[in-house]
Amino acid sequence: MPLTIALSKGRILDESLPLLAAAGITPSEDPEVSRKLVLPTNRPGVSLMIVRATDVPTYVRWGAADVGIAGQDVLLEHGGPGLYQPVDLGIARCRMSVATRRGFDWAASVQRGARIRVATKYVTIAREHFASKGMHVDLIKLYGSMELAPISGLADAIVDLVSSGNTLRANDLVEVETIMPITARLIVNPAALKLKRDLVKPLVDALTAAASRKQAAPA
Ligand code: PRT
Ligand code: MG
Repeated sequence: MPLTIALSKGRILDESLPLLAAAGITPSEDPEVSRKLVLPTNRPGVSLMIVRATDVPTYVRWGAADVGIAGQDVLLEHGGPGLYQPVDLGIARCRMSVATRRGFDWAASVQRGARIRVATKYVTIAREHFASKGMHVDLIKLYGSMELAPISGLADAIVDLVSSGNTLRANDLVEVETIMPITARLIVNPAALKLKRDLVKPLVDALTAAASRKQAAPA
């Protein structure tokens, strides 16, 4: 029986390859160079499927891929229901934060209950965060470069992922709240776990072990 693993190019792929290698799976061509979207591996029947980060849960939920690796941001925003999430892989680590223009008095605006405009690609996460604080904000959905919103006057604040903080600094923005830490998770199609248990279970176990070794001894 074949086994398909859905991944996105970029940091998820970069940080997943060492974990997959530890689980005995290496792609037979370099995924960053290859234009193939389905890559065979050293293991007969096991292939990697390269999809957009936000599409990983969709492929796994519909069973077009058996397992996948997706950021917690993607799972919270585009849905984790219908997916088994056995392992936090601890990779592609970052945090979901609120940021404003340097000099914008966020605390004062929040305190006086000002009508704040927040631009983000993560409207679900942002809505839940502000609702849990009892704050009324106007959410503006964007699809890219959220950093431009406060600079251009589109919004007072943004909700976005931050890792080094370099992007915020380069655009004169400051982090004013951390919403949650974010890592990537292994996700599994529940039917695949049942029907392909002999293939899926060892993969889940090997990735769990590799991820916990990595967290015990970070590079
Ligand atoms: O790029 P595309 O629109 O196709 O998809 P994507 O942006 O969702 O994919 P990708 O590969 O950029 O991100 C995949 C996953 O990596 C995300 O879903 C997160 O779980 C995780 N991740 C980890 C990050 C970051 N760190 C990160 N820093 N995703 C995005 N960023 C961006 C952030 O949005 C901001 O623009 O990097 C910028 C900030 O980085 P610093 O280092 O300057 O703070
Ligand atoms: Mg990106």
